[in-house]
Amino acid sequence: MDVHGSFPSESQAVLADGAQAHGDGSIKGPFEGDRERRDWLLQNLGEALCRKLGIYRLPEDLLLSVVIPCYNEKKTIHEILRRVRAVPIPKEIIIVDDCSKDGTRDILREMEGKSADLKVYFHEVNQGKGAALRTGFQKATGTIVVIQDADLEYDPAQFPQLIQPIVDGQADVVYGSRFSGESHRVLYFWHSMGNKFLTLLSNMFTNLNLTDMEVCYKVFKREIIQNIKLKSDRFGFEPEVTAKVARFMINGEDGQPPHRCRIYEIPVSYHGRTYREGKHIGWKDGFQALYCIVRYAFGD
Ligand SMILES: Nc1nc2c(ncn2[C@@H]2O[C@H](COP(=O)(O)OP(=O)(O)O)[C@@H](O)[C@H]2O)c(=O)[nH]1
Ligand SMILES: [Mg+2]
Repeated sequence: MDVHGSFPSESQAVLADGAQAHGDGSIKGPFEGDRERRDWLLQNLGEALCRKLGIYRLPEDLLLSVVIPCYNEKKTIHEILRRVRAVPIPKEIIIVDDCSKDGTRDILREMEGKSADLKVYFHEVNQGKGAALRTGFQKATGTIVVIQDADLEYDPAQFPQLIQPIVDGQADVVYGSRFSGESHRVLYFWHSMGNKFLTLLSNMFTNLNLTDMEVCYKVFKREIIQNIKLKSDRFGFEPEVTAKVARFMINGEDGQPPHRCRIYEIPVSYHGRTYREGKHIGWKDGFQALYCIVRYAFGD
């Protein structure tokens, strides 16, 4: 398998604040048909500053698969979809409902088949976030796959920055990090300690220097995530995928030997919710994560 191929450097689309992604995957907005203006910005602000603003050239053929695991999220599902759609990147949105009981399913059935950019899958039994993600990954057809939780804790406006190291040909996998500089809601101390401890332990086994192994925002070249066999049904997904990404070997190009994934980390903002506001993950999942770190450390 070859997951190396670099993206073409010249392209049609520039990401810009205020541009709108439409149902057919096209981008319409202030820069539509206005290459001159885009080029003016790039020329006058410079590529470096434009990149920070999320303005850069996308490859013509780039399609982002946004996989959204969803369980009892009727309060946020409309808004998260709106925010995802507002990101000016051609994309397919894959929602996997994991047998919600709160009416989310009815909302999704309403939306199903109404727009070309949205695919919805339904689990008949609740299995967990990991299982929902497995279903979503199988269905993905894009160049790059990003995980988006269905709550509003993570902001899709950060997709351009998150996919950038892959688009630039520097990375195969990108993790967000809530602990490296961006704004975040101040919440549970022991919860964050737990996260840091799990990241530390995972790093000890994988020899990676991640700062946030449990983060939702994980971005993969599609071939990579579709070639990793995942087993964890619930939140054990995070340590499992991290261990398996760390071991994953990519065929070298032009007779070069296989090499490990190149992983980047990008700071992401985090608007954590409380348990009253609907958070699902709990201390039992922490123990499960602990078990998965050790279980997947050496194989499986
Ligand atoms: N498929 C599935 N998704 C779940 C389940 N529990 C949570 N999720 C989804 O997984 C994502 C993360 O859940 P959340 O409670 O926010 O966990 P946290 O943000 O990692 O602490 C959300 O999109 C949930 O809807 C579950 O049992 N099944
Ligand atoms: Mg969440």
